[in-house]
Amino acid sequence: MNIYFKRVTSVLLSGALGLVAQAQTVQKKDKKLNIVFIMTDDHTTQALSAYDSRLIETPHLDRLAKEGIKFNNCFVTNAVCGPSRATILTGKYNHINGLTDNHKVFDSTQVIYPQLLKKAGYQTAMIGKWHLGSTPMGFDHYSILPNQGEYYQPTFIENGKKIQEKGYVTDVVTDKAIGYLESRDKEKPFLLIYQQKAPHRNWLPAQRHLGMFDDKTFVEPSNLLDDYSNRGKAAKEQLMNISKDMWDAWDLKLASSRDLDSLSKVPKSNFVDGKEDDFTHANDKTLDHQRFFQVFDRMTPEEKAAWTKVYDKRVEEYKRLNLKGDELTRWKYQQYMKDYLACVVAVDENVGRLMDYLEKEGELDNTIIVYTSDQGFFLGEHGFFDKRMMYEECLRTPLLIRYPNGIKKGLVSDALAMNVDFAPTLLDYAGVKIPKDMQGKSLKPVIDNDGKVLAKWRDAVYYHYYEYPSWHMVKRHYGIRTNRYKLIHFYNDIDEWELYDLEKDPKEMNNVYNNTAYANVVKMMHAKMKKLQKQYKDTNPTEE
Ligand code: SGN
Ligand code: CA
Repeated sequence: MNIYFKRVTSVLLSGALGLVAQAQTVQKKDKKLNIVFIMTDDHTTQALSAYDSRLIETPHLDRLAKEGIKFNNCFVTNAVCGPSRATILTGKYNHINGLTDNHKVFDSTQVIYPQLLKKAGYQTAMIGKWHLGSTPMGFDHYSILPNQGEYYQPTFIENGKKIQEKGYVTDVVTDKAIGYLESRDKEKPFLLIYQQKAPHRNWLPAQRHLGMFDDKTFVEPSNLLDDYSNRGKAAKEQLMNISKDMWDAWDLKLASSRDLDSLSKVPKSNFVDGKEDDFTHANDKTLDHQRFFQVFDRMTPEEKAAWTKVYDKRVEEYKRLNLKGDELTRWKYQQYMKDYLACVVAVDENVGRLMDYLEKEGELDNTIIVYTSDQGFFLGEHGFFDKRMMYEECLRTPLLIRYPNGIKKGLVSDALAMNVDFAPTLLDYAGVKIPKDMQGKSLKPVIDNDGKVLAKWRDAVYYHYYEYPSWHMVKRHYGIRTNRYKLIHFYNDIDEWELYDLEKDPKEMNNVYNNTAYANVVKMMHAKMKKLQKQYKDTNPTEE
């Protein structure tokens, strides 16, 4: 080839490549963004290293934060599963969408944001935990876990049909999510709602993670042994205390292979139906071994063998140490962390797997990925497990959003965000009109302002919890939280107020409601709360 010809070819080639590149940019700009909404169940910020790395590393979730935005102050309107899901889907509080507690069924005649996206040309899918009692609507495809779902060999309801799957739930939900994306129409944008059961109670790790933390001692929260002095009845009378309310077999996995073997010989018809939704069983520890056996029995013989090999050691240690009082509580906390955190590891790995798939498809950067949980969770703070209380650990939920085509890398926001904002935010990003009756606000303007609080942004969040009497017996309450203070009213069978100064008392150990030094703050917080109750139309909060 002579030099001239070479030069001409290279000029032609670079011109052609330039055109291709240009076409790609144009296509990129015109292409509608995809949405992947990832929600776990009970995954709290204390167990997500982008927020707090004292307990565990979650590299795939951290990547979302590093390459997107992290909200430090995202709060839920009601820290329990169904209500949180209903709020997210409708963009409305529970007294408006009707799903005030887990025992109710979601009214499917309401508008939810996936329907609006579907109308706007999105293909929509819902995979994993649904927990609203209703049949999902507004989706081209759904595959949901009935009720809470099962960790091993989970059953799904897939487009109306019951399907029994093999494997570990966190992996299977991801297989289904990727399977759906494989079968999608590549010409259309998609909304994938991908919702894990993990790390919900009773925290069964995957086979590959059994015993992974056996040699580790986790840092304890400073108030693990809280005695609830300077707090009211609600904190004192709950049933979610690690020392007294965790079940030996169900929660702490203290059923030996011998116990389990003898249970396998009991006819199933002799088992009491300890249905999870029936809270009369909530503290009936006589069902403990039986309930654990039911989930254990879903494992294959090989899985059972690997399980008992690991947990027999724990049973043996428990007997050998024969701990009592505070030492026993501290030991229980360690076992709780081993299992809960191992469930989180599987979640993190699977988020990585889903991201790898999107990357391979060339869709990763054109997809807005949201990561959140239905609420936070207590990991031993105040001696608690579970959630429900308006205290920080479960009021706060993780919120990470990655979307390189539209969101700058590495942003961190302290703005007060809420789960009621998710629907308007996603509609806003998709360019779909936000219905006027949605009560949340799009977070896009905050994100576009590099996460910095806008002049007109909210200065308080409103909360309302209704599920009492029920599991864990947390009293009904409502309240508000500003950047500095939190006001709570516990009602129904009590009438107690709490005020916390989060700057001086971030762990909420000292209720200052009746402290005269805070009289003006109390007044200011009451006035703020009244205003929010009016705004959100919850003016008679003690009457459901
Ligand atoms: C189950 C759990 C409770 C938990 C609720 C609600 N008990 O009933 O500990 O508070 O779910 O959780 S269990 O013994 O069945 O595990 S939620 O996330 O669905 O709101
Ligand atoms: Ca939950």
